[in-house]
Amino acid sequence: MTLNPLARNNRPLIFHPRSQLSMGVCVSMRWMWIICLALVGLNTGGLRADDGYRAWLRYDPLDQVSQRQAWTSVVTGLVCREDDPSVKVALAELQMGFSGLLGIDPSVRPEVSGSGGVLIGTIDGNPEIAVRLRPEDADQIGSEGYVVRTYSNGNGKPLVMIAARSGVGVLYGAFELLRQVQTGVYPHGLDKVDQPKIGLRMLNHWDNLNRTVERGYAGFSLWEWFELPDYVSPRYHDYARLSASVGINATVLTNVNANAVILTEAYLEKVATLADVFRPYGIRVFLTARFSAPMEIGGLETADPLDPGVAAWWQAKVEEIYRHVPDFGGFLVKANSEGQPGPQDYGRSHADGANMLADALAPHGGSVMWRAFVYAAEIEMDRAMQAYAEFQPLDGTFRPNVFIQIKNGAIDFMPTEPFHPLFGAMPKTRQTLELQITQEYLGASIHLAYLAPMWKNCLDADTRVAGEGTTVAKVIAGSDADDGYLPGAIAGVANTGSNRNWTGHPMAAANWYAFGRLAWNPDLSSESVAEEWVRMTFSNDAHVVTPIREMLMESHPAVVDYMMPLGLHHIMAWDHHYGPGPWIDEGRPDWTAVYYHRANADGIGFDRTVSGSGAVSQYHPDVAGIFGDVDACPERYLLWFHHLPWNHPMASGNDLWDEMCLRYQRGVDTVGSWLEVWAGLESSIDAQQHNHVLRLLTRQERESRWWRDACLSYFQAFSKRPLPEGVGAPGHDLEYYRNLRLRYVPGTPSEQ
Ligand code: GCV
Repeated sequence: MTLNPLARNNRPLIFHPRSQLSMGVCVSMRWMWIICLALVGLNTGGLRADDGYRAWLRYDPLDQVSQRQAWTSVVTGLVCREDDPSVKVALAELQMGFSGLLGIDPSVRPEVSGSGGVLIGTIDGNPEIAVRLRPEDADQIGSEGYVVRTYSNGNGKPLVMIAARSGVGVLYGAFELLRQVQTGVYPHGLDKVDQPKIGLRMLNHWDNLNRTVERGYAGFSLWEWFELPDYVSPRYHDYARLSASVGINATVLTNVNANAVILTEAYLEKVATLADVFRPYGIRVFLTARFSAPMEIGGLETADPLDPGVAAWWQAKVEEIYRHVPDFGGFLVKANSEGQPGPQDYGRSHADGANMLADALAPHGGSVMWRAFVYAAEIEMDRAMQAYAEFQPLDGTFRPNVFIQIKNGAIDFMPTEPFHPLFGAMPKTRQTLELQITQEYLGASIHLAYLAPMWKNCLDADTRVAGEGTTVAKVIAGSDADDGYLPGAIAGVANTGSNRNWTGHPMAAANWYAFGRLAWNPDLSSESVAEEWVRMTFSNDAHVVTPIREMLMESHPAVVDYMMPLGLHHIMAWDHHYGPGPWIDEGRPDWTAVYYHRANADGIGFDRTVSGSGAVSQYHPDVAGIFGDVDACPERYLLWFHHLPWNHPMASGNDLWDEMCLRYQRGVDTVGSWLEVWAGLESSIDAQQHNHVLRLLTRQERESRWWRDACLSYFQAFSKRPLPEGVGAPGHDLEYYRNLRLRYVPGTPSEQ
């Protein structure tokens, strides 16, 4: 019996532990396992070749013999009697996982017998599950959660149960069980009852229809629009598997800088094909809607949201979309932002625009994700304040199926940013937190930067808006309470592309993984998520886990140190945003660097206190009191909120100039230290992966010095102070750094 739909579809390389062995070669899984064990036993990195395609779902044989034996004695078969598409893919995943991890090929049977096994299914779909559940379980799993528990099956034969209310809950439970096995857990006493804390967990792809990806650094778009709908790449399944394995349940296929062509019939057929692939994995498809689409593809003379003809056009368009994609999620819209069309082109408000689309989607169960990323050079107000000023007064005017999508900070995915003041400030409106998984301002896919700690800074930030403990995570999760926040969503701008290993930098897959895990449960620690990822991706060997986990945890602070320490922001190079550019002073002011760092002979930093731009006042008074007080403000946001003299005394005892220099140096030193750590892992990591990361770390170390030297040379012209002891001298003069030009940096819109 083949319950593995993936196998029928000429499944891709991910199916097999070794990609070279997988190209249509029919080798029994048992033999495959023996071969793999032999390779592992040889422990000769050079013989192995892992191209990273399998990411964290590698399913290589467990190296702990006792753990393997323990699980093999439990997984004597898969007990399942349901035909639900999500349950079927769960079953397929378990078969694939156990084949690889344990070297067994568990058969499927409909009932629990004396021999134990893995019982899989929904509460309503299998009475054997219902009788085993504890009374409290059902209340704790919601519609997407699960119970994963081991039982002793009376006669001493152990049984593992994966139970849920829905097929997709079963799928999440299956991934949880596999994660437990992959990360070294033994079956005895396994008892996990879980459900997601945030209802809508989305990836946002900034993918264009010509397959370039805005701010994408891992090749071209995953979506092969020209081949669709006829050819369905096996990668779509694997993208869905990887995403579902961390609980992602929605995907926006297209760039927020939208192309109306995606809404034409020919493209909707292609979208429908992708939606069909993703559905069993619990992933709903959304599209970006170009506000001027009624004119561009509808032949109307206006896109005014209050024009009845425009509303009727969208209504008909939405009906057409639902004929193709019955569970279509809705639209993501970037309007009146960075040149995109929007309701303000007609003198209407953001609420007018969002509500018109929301009304068209509501009868079908769809939603509008309306972005709050708005700012204009013509407005005098500090750019950091403009989105709040525009949106906060609109609270209460949006339809219930509108979500206001807000970036984590008020400028733009900077290496460090205080949380956006809009979070919690619109209690009558659903809010989505938008994070950037792709590393636009953090070294693209060249630099190692594990972003979970940065995201946690935002998720855990206490807005205080509804009393102490009103964290951003709580605001977006929402609650059923009458006075609670409306359930919102979380979105991550994807870092995936057509590169064989999905994310370019092998370690950047940790960010895709971490985004999903934190979206599922923002209370997880970045460190525990890093550890899971390392164990699943590389090894359970402590000699591998500890150093890589530590590198990951050090990485974001290190990148901040050598790029923009102490709350400096937006001092990157023009357009491609890859290297340093603190000297940028031409063009629209809010796209320059000097607008943000404000360095002069007196000091450095943007005064956003009440005596400056006043941006602190957009926060709750308790928070404004902290950010606005130079002594209370966390140092990582110091120059975000304060303009300070070069000799300002810092907590370390250094003055500001010396501290800034030493932070740049600390970043460089940290990256330098990884080279040795990584070299020490050579015999424990696949040779291809090891070499790839080594090359990237070597470049990162060189470029960290570039950042340090360029920025310090530039700021030194104002501080007129020597570099403190221990800080490396720049290899060139400032002019050299100013004149360095990079061309064709991937993901740069002007060069695509
Ligand atoms: C999709 C920044 C990026 C743009 C991006 C924009 C946005 O400005 O540089 O490439 O456009 O953010 O989030 O809309």
